[in-house]
Amino acid sequence: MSVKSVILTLGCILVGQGHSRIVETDPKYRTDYQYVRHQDAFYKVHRELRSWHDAYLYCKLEGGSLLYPKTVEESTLFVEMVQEFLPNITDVWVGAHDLFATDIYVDTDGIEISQSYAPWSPGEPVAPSRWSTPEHCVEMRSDSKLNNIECDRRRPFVCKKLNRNITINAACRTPDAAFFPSEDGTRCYKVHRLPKTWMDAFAICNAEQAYLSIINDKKEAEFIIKEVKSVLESVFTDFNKNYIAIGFHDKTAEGLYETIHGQDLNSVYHEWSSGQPDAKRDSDDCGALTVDGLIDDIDCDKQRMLFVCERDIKTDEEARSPNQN
Ligand SMILES: [Ca+2]
Ligand SMILES: [Ca+2]
Ligand SMILES: [Ca+2]
Repeated sequence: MSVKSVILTLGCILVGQGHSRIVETDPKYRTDYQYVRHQDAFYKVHRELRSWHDAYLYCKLEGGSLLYPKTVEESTLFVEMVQEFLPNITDVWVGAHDLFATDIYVDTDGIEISQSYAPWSPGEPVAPSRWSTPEHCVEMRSDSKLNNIECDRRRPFVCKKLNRNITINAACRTPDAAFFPSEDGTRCYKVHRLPKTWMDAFAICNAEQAYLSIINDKKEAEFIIKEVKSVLESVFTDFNKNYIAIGFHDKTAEGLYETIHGQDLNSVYHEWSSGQPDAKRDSDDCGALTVDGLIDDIDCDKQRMLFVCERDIKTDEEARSPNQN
């Protein structure tokens, strides 16, 4: 049975009980989330495999939280979603852990799961021993039972957003309040305070339905540098302060520098630092802006930098014909 038919079936049952019908298209959150009326919440199944910590982070970046089904009804929905979207997968992360204190399993709201719904597999959670790797994170198996396991295992996961928690950032047409519009109102930016590698920065902007900023002209370069400098003082971890990750690369063809939207680098801002690009190593395939306002090719997955995500603000008309650039 598909999730759609499950939702419709549940909807009909609920209608029979005097509740309103489940509608999938309204209200709206992100286009990649599906609304389920009996939970008054939106859900997204992530097929890609991630560690528990990354699953937690990606749900946050999307504005939601890693789903922990707190009721039998939501657990049933969870299993149906997994069967529909992940047919060959047996184990899926849920938003529960004992990272705060051993053996106290809490959900992402910090509430001990034994107070809501905690269907552990027989014999689980296995208590830590001196000889075993700690199992601080919780997965749900195909039999809908919970198991604690090492957090760095890679599993698919489901994110959830409660309808009542949605805010709309109208100027930037996103639920994410951290985006702010440019002076001319044609694009929006979000400055991240967590330094990341180029590849992680790309993935994070993508999760936010935005893109790693593409520097179109000198004015935008200066703007991005000013914004990043304004948050430098509030970043306490160690990272490369000379670079800002930006959206160009030569990953697809060595020496062919393009923006992440496939435009020739020469069609956007491309004032190289002296002696650049040097492509010292094969891994120097990713774009950075120096704090002096010049560009450089750097490694994609080693040094961590600050970055800015960018969103074009399209009119509804433009959004319907996505190939306009
Ligand atoms: Ca276990
Ligand atoms: Ca731009
Ligand atoms: Ca270089």
